[in-house]
This record gives sequence, C-alpha cells and structure tokens, in this order.
Amino acid sequence: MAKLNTILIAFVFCLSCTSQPSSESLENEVWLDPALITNASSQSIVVWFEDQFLENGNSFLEKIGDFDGQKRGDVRERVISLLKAKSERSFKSAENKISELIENGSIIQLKKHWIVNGFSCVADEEGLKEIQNLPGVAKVFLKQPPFSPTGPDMGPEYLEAIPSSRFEIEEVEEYPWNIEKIRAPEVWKSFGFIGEGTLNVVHDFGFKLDIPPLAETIYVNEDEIPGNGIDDDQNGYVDDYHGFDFDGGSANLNNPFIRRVTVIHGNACAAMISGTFATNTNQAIGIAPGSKWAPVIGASNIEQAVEWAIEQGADTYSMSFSQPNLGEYRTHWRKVMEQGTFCGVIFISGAGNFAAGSNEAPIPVQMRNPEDIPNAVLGVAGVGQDGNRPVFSSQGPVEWNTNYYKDGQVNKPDFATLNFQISCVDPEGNLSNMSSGNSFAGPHMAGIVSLMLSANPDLFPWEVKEILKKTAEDIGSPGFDFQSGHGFVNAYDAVTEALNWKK
Ligand SMILES: [Ca+2]
Ligand SMILES: [Ca+2]
Repeated sequence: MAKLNTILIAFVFCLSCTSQPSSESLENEVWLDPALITNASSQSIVVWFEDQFLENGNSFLEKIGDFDGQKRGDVRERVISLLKAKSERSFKSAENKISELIENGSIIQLKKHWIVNGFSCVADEEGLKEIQNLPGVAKVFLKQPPFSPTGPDMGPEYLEAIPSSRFEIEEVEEYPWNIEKIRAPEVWKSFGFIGEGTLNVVHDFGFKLDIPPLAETIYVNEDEIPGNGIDDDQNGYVDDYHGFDFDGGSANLNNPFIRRVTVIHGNACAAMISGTFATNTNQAIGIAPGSKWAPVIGASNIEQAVEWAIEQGADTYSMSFSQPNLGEYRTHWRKVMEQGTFCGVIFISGAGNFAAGSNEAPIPVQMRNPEDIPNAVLGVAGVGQDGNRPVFSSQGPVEWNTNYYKDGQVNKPDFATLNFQISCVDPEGNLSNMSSGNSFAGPHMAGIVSLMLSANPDLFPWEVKEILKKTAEDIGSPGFDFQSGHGFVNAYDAVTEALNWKK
C-alpha cells in the first residue's frame, strides 16, 4: 500500500509540476498521531511497520474464516511464527538506521515487538523525524503517560516451594454465593472439570504471592531459575519465574496499588479465577481451582506483557483496569489484543465503574480501554446477588472513530457476571471482605472461560464468545442491552455447550 501511494503521489506531482517530488514527500506517507509534538525533546512512542498480520482495521473478522475446522493450539504456534517472521523482516531492513539513531542518542530505550510489527522507544525531535524515513514505517503513536504504581513491598518475590493443591471436588464443604450463582460447583461435580491445563494471566496492580489458596496454583516458568539475577531462559526478562512487572522491569510483583482495607486487588481477582480452598478450610473460593494463574504488571508495556503471556501459553488474559482518554493510542491496544487473539488468548476486561457518583462519565466513554475493544476483548459488566445491576456499572455503547478503526458505534458490554458485594481473599487467604466493582466481573468470566477450555481446549476465542452468546441468560431489557450485553453467563451451560461444540 505504501508503494502504491508513492506511485500515485509521484504521478500527480509530475502532472502538476516539472520537478521531481523531494524526499520530504516520503515523510508524508507515514501517519503521525496528532497527539505527537514534532519538536519535543523526548517522547515515548510506538512505531508500526506497514507489514502487519491483520492488514487493516477490518481484518479481524475477515481472518477468522481462514481457520475454520482447525485447533486453537495448532494455530497459535503458526501465528506466533508468522508474527515473529514479519517483525524480523521489517526490523532487518531498518536496523542499520535504527542503530545509527541509537548511537547518536536520538532514540533510547528501544523495545522491539512482534505482537504488533513495530517497536517502542523514547525519541527526541531528530529521532521522530528520522523514524519516519525508516524503510517500511507506516504509523507513529504517542504512548500515553506511563502508569507506575509504587508502594511498600509485601511478601516474597518468588516461592521457594509450591505447596501442593488441597483442592478436591469431594472435599468441598462450602463456597461463597457468587461461585454458586455462576454455577461453577455444578461443573466440577457433573463433569469433573476444574480448569486443569489452563493458564490465566492476571494483569493487575498489586500482588502478594504467598497466600495459601493462590500459592497452590501459581504458575511456574520452568525454564527460569528465580532469584539468581540471570535471564536463564533468555527471553529478555530476568527471573520471570511466576510473572513479571514489565513497567518496573523487575520480577518483583509485590507493589500493592489498590487495597481496600485488607484487599489486595490483584490477589482478589486471581483468587476468583484460580483460588483453591481458603486457608485451613474446605471452603472453595475460585471458579477454576485446578487452573494456573500468573501475575503481570504492564499497562505501559502492554506489548511485552501480552507477548510474555502468549509465550508462557496463556489461555485467558484478565484486565481489571480501565484507561480513559488514550486518543489514537487506543488503536495500538486494539491491534495488540486482536493479533493476540489469533495466538489463542481470550482477552477479558471488566466494564468499569463509571456510571454514577463522582466517577460518572458520559456514554459513549463509560467503558474505556481495554474493555471498549470490539471482538477481541470480552467487556464484562455485572449484577448483584438479587440479579439487579448496581448503579455504578458502566454502560455502552462505545465508539470507534480512530484513524485506523472506523466501526462507529459498537455494542458493549458483551456480557454480565457478578460485581456487587463479592467476598475477596485477604492477605492470610481467608474470605473476609465484601467488595464491589467490575474489577470482579472480569475474573468471573475468566474463571468460566478457563473451565470451558479445560473441557474443550481446541475452541478458538471467537468460538468461546459464540458459546457464551448462545448460553447467556437474557437479563435486563429483552435481547442485547447496553447494561448487561448478551446476558448473564453461567459456567454450567457454557461448559455443556463447549463439550457439544462441533468444529
Ligand atoms: Ca527469563
Ligand atoms: Ca533467573
């Protein structure tokens, strides 16, 4: 496409004037995020090459048909290879000039990506100008201000030994109302699926790793030796044994960001997905207590976090956060999630809590990034025990009118789970706190999807969504509505349908 544009522009120039187009005309082909400042001394940017797996803003739904009848696991490997090959090709053609820019200090902190074919860096005025002349460069986005939570450490950076799981279906004595309402225990007892074989990545803001019901199911990257300061598996991340803080550049995930009294946000979300028994009890606390979970932090480095998740074999990627006012940079997040979906990952995000009170935002921006991403992210709202929607729960629709994505109005949220007065795990591993918010709606969905993939690992993310649509109970106003989407989902009907699903 870039070449075609060059020819067309050159042709017009030749008709209208006698001089050849100057080299400046090449710069004009590169799309620049209007939020970029052309003479800034330092800006954090992300650069796309022209050659992308999904060629344009409409490619996601078109591409799905190419994979009919195939298996998620097989396609994942193929797509990863394709994405990496594109990235290597594009980078190779530009790498001499990029090296020059690094040497003269025009760009720093270069991070090469494959989930989207491109790279991130911090560029000065000269760097931004020269990047536009690199072969194959198509777009430059301003990365929005980094979001780096800080706080005191809690707990160890890694676990010396992973306790064996105490969870047995026969041993379950009780469970909180939300686990029952989502019909997880019926799945365990009727089918025996507890999420085995699935990995749920929890992208959040604070964790404590040694909480018993979560320590039993924490993910271990077997190729990494923890705590030795060496990148043993040579994936670019030192000591990424359980997870990684991509914003902090460290394996220390213990920075708590949001705590309500004793609730640690990341743990509360993870426990709803993969928690086993509350400490010293036989009280089940997670929807998929046989699944693994991995903590990541990385809102400012979403490419790295998603690439890491994919390479560790993630099945779900749960994001209980919401970013407003990203401008054109939303496009980049969407592309990451779209291409990540073809690597077999189901991306999930709570709908947000911006429908009432001091946080109230107008529609169509009550739902924000990433829960506003169509097709590739399940945006999940919720209800309480009585089945009613709490007033804070963000509503759709949303709008996509960026330079790249022209959907216009998009129906959101996609589904509803639970979000009101949910028991959360505390730092000792007990269920003792009642909290509310769509931070919990997403993890309920991740737990359900984990059970579905445990039952049928071959399902593509878009098939998972179809099954959820088919089995969701219509609540709120009849049919799709902007408060509960396609309806209230439950694990039992979703798993039953997943087992019967014919490719
Ligand atoms: Ca490593
Ligand atoms: Ca190591």
